Amino acid sequence: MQLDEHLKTLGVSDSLYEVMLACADGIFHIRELVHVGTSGYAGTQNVFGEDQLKLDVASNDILMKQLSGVKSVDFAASEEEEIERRLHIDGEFSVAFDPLDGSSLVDVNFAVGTIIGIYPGGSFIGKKPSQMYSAMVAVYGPRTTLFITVKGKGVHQYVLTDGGFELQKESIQVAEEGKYFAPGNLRACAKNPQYKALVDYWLDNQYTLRYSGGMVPDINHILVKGKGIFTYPGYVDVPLGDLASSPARGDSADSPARGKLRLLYECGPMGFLIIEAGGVASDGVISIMNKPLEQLDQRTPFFAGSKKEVEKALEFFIMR
Ligand code: AHM
Ligand code: MG
Repeated sequence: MQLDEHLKTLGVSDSLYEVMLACADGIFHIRELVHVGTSGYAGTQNVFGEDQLKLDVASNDILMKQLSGVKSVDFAASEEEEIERRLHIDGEFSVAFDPLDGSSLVDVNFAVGTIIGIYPGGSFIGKKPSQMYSAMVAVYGPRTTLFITVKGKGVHQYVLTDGGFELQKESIQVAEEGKYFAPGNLRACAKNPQYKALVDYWLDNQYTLRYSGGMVPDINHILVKGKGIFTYPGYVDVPLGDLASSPARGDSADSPARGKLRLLYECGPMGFLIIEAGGVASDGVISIMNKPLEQLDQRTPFFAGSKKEVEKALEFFIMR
């Protein structure tokens, strides 16, 4: 069954259906760029001071263009842009996206992805990820796959074929336990003994490492295998609860206390997928879904995957 037909069987509203299919078309075009495009630097920097690859810029343009063609899209916000754009006044939806996450992995030919969160209309500021109607995440690997969730309607995986996005697996579930670990920001172990102790726990207990350096393929591994944990804590040795205060103690550009991952563009939609599949996604203190969006580029520690694996991981941070 193709994506459009499947969305109908899920009972997705006509207006949300239109936005989701526009995003899927964008993903189709980004995939073409990733597979045949160049990976040179554009010579500009994004709002976070990182070099933008041409593919980032082009992928961003593709999604913005797709969404501009849908009248029900109010605001669109992209990891590659500083401010949210108002595309249509009073649209029913606002869409946030990371057009090409992990783009520094393109030159080494690792998998990369696109992350999209579809919210009610209006500004993103003051909203919470729990308000998302839908999340869509594409993985550009040897094959292009797509995960979608629509609130309360499960997580489903499609694979791109000659005929379009074809349903591959329905109602994906993440088990309570599973010995796969994807430890983001391992550098933080140098300053953060709790994290080092957690990594030792995984090693001592013979967990299997599955880490590519791209959040999308790393979390994709959990969804496809149905178990495991992804972590990306910050750098500083402070209880995670203290990171709620802003700015956090010990924060600096080189070693951000909250790590580098963004709530709106990355952790929100990825967390939504994991939670809808029965897993857990947390900033270390509260569910990622309940974390208020105070800034578009807000960073957050992130722990996601099998329920008991996340709970176990957080014990290391809470007990010390
Ligand atoms: P990006 O949005 O600039 O591509 O950065 C996000 C990516 C994630 O996919 C991944 O988890 C993380 O960067 C890894 O970064 P690092 O290797 O610096 O820890
Ligand atoms: Mg990103």
